[in-house]
Amino acid sequence: MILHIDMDAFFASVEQLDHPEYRGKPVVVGGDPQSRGVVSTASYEARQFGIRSAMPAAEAYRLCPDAIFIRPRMTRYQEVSAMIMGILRHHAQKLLVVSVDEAYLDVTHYPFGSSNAVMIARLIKQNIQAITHLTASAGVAPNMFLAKIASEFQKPDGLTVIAPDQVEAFLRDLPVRKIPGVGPVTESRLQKMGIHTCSDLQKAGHLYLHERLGKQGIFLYKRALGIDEREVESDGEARQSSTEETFARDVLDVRFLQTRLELFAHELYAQLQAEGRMGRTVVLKLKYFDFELITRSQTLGRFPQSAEDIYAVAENLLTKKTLAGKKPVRLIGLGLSGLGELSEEPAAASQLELNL
Ligand code: TTP
Ligand code: MG
Repeated sequence: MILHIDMDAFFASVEQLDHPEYRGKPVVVGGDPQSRGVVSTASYEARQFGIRSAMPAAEAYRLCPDAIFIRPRMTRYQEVSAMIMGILRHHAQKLLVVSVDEAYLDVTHYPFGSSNAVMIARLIKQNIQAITHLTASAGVAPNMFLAKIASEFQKPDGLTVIAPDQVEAFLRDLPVRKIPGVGPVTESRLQKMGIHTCSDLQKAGHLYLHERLGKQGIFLYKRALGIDEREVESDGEARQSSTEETFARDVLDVRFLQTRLELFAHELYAQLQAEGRMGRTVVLKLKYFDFELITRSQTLGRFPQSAEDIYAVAENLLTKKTLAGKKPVRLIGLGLSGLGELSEEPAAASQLELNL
């Protein structure tokens, strides 16, 4: 069985943790409502007013002028995220961290099947609560796709299990927009074909879907049947030099993509720095909603000296060399290649000293 863990209203919950006076109140983390800022996330209290991620902050302000509006503090969220992922690492050899507040664990190797998976999920939720004072929602299911849907099913502080014999019933009336990767564009395309739920996808058949939607059609057909062949491949102890995220909904908002890249840049820099390594080539990867995959890269004269250095290059690639903002994005990734030991670059370091 696979476990999916997703923190509840993550950025907003961290703010409520650090500022007890915000607890129980509507909190909106994001850009400035006075200018053209966008909502990153909202506390569950704020969601009662209809405030949602990716909404213009000005609209959030109209919905609830009394809400507490705050700018994101990425470094702090990163710190808490590292703590949470540390807890998860104790519970499974195979752990795949997919975003700042989300991870998959493969617990298949534990004996006693799904009941044990549920016990582990419960234990993980308790551990996270005890150590960070934050709540997470968990999904337990036979594969990654179903586990993700399960963790979203009862938020916040939820625990949903989809046992193998419940998969068919669970998917029957599931709206297509619940399939991670289906955004408004794909949803309306499907609607025009009369397809609203997973059973509609099943009935349409793979030939028809392939003909109309190509690779994406096959992907949707498989998901509608509850099939997901991906394996939870452990990112290995701090071995990775890239990080990526597939969004639950396709993203058109460039500022959101920028925020993600900023976070990735901090993650990558901190990780490689800790390993005594660095890379000179910044690689940006995007997969558009129609599954077209592109990479754009730029090689620097020397190792980046900070997370901001990496972000600046990535951001430039994003805005100048891709269709971000024009074509919805399904996946974004950032990596560094041309890896070397930090100690191998004395030339650049002394160069720097000479320049001072
Ligand atoms: P999510 O897990 O999608 O959202 P969430 O944790 O705030 O709320 P919940 O899971 O309970 O529904 O995203 C994790 C964090 O990523 C979120 O706290 C803020 C950030 N984020 C954005 O900055 N912009 C966005 O559009 C989304 C969806 C998330
Ligand atoms: Mg979350």
